[in-house]
Amino acid sequence: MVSDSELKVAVLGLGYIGLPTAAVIARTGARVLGVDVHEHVVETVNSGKVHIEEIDLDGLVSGVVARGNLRASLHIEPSDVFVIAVPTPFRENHAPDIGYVLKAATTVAVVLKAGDVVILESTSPVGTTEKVAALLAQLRPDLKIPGHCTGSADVAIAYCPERVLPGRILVELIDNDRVIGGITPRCARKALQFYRRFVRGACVTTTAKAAEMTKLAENAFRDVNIAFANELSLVADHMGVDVWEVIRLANRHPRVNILSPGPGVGGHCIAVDPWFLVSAAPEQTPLIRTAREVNDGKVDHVIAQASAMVEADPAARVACLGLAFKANIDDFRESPALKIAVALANRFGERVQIVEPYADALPACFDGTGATLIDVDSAIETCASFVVLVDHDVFRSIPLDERAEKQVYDTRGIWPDQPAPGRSEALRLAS
Ligand code: SAJ
Repeated sequence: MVSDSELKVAVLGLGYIGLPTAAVIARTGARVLGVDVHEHVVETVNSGKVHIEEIDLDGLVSGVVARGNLRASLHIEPSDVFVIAVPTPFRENHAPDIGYVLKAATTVAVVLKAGDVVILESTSPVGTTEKVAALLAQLRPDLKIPGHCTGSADVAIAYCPERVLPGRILVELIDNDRVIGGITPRCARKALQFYRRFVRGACVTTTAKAAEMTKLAENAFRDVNIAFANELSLVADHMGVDVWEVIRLANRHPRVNILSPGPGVGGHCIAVDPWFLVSAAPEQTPLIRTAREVNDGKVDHVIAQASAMVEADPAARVACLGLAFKANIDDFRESPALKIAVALANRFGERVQIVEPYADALPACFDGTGATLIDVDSAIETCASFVVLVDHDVFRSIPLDERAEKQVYDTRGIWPDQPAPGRSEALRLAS
């Protein structure tokens, strides 16, 4: 096996997963090329900076770029290992779109040589890695591609899903266990040797299809469990019971661990990936589909409840606390908070104030609504009503005496000491 300093790795896609992955591999001493289709991403990384917010990523990237271990380019170069970390969105009908994966594989095909390892990390529908292998076999008939040849293949092709939690990416990239699925067992073993260079967690090998489905199962599991919490919040609302109290008490049972209700489920993973299973096996997935619908439906519920609160006091200005899809990050993709704040801004215009410490300006979807971006202190001074949409630490730490007089709709349960009305949806509505 080549030494760390001789190993050449190309990471295709320098997004939330690709850039941290490239930087962590570069830290081992390997020579890493990050390939991205966006010129500003390439320029930013080459100047030692980052275009995404993630704890400690800026320092790591500036270090590995300064040492010459990481550089970015619009163009692929020959490498020993290719890691594909591009988006896999879904289309209008929830069918997954693997176009970027296939495009990345086409790019790899140009420089692929015997001995190379190709690894797909993007969350993908079951069977995608086999499609990558079929595409490489078609584009490079001169190479023996696994699954498309007899005897030993010239290259290895594997699937290894990323499993890192935004906000903890650099820690989890190293510490989490990895599931490595090969087109053949030999492919899995080759990919395993690569991950062992930088992963401290256990690396477990399997088939490509099992690894693909494992990733989808993990995120569907979380979605279903959050849907249970969100459904409970609707039941509690209907019954006039404090859902946070119920969950705290139920979780004292040794085998119960109910997650937290919220304004809905966001992000580019949990709100998307379960559809890959539903779309592939619609008859077999009533539970997974319903969970998606429950979580999406929670957004509409919050819009209705918050609107009722705003209408009840026509003179009051209302502060929407947070736009991100979850706490302490700057990622607004598929964010329920963003959808709710935009709906309120469209309806109530300049009465709506947005507080989002992770935004320098309001996203374009607020254009023409009249809503403005203000800081926490201004919100406390000027807004009589608060809708808590994200549990950022800065909101959580607002002491009771600064909000005791406010009308509060707390969708995240961050202020257990808030006097009714406002402690929960039910108590607020009962007032
Ligand atoms: N949420 C709740 N209640 C909860 C937990 C989360 O409403 O109790 C909401 C969050 O506010 C957010 C959404 O769910 O809107 C998703 O947040 P998350 O923290 O559960 O997950 P992500 O999307 O940041 O990361 C997930 C992780 N998957 C699992 O935990 C199974 C991560 O490990 C994956 O790597 C990531 O998806 C991914 O890239 O697939």
